[in-house]
Amino acid sequence: MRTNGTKLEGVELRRIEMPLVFPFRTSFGTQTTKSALLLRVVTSEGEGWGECVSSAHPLYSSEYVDASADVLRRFFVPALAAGGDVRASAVATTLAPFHGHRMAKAALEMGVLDAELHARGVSLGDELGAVRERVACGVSVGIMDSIDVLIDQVEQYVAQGYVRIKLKIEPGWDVAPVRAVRERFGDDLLLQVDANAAYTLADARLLARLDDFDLLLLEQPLPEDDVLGHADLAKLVRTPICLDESIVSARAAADAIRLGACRIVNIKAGRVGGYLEARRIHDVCAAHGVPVWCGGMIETGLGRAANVALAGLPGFSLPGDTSGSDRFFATDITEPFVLDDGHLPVPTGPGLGVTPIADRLAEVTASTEWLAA
Ligand code: SMG
Ligand code: MG
Repeated sequence: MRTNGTKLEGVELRRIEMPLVFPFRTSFGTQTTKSALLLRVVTSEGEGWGECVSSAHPLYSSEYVDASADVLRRFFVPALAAGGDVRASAVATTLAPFHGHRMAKAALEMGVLDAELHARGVSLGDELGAVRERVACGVSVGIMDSIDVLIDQVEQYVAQGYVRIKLKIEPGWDVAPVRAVRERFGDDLLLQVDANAAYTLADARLLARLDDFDLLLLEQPLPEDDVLGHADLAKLVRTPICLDESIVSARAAADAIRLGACRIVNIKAGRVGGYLEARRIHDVCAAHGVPVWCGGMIETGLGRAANVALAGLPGFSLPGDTSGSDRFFATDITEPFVLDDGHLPVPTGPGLGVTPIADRLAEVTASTEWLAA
């Protein structure tokens, strides 16, 4: 029994920079370095780690690393400190008056949750309701300079055991690469595409040409706020539409499903304000019979551990973008996640089940800042 509750002592914000093993090109840009914000949340019960998935530039969404740091420093950490007893289940409510900045909110909630679960000796998977010991892994393959290079990359990932391939697409790089991969790897390969909002409804006939390739899904073809457009598009293409950027909350998921805008949902905790809201989206989708899968934001081992725990929930019936650490990094900041027969194990230790390796963390740290509560 807690009598005085848990006190927030402070949060260490740590900016890290990690080179990618290979440039990652999407319809909105090319990334060669992972810039991220890690949070070490210190409470009277212990400490926990959070990872903020905002990128250096506001291209995937409106959030970006410097803005996340600013809003945490100015508003979120002070609000949490002022709120008294710090509990993961109350972080979202405490921060609700502040609009947006879901990735920063998610990171703070993740850190508080990790600290709390460590104190209770419970793993994140158990806390969220994971029912699997290991999860099936897919890999997201960037836009390449040529079809030959693409085929080569996909070949390597298939050889590494990935059970599903996702191709990034954009106008000018869609039907041809999909056809080439389908022809080369055959009908049994689980294949899907992600447009990161690069098309408009006027492209419906072009997108319908993807119907020939038996794709698992077409992810976020239209802009984030064009939910009705996706509902219209769904009537013009046979490939199931999956939403990523548009689904910013459980309410948004319920709305999109009701409107017929998607048949599948990509769940990313950062995009929706935290792992607890991510679980609610899982529940909403399960109630509607809508399959979900776990998205990725090029996480370090910390966020990857949490994603794998989330992907252990029963409704995650499609392989996620939960690739091994070496998909992006030569060395991770935690013990690396290594694919075993196309799967990753759900961590069983308390909290995230992983912690940063001090030397590795020091090597990638660009700056740190202590925010006293
Ligand atoms: O972590 O494997 C990963 C990346 C998966 O393609 C991926 N993510 O829209 O789903 C998506 C993209 C966004 C990446 S922006 C950093
Ligand atoms: Mg996506």
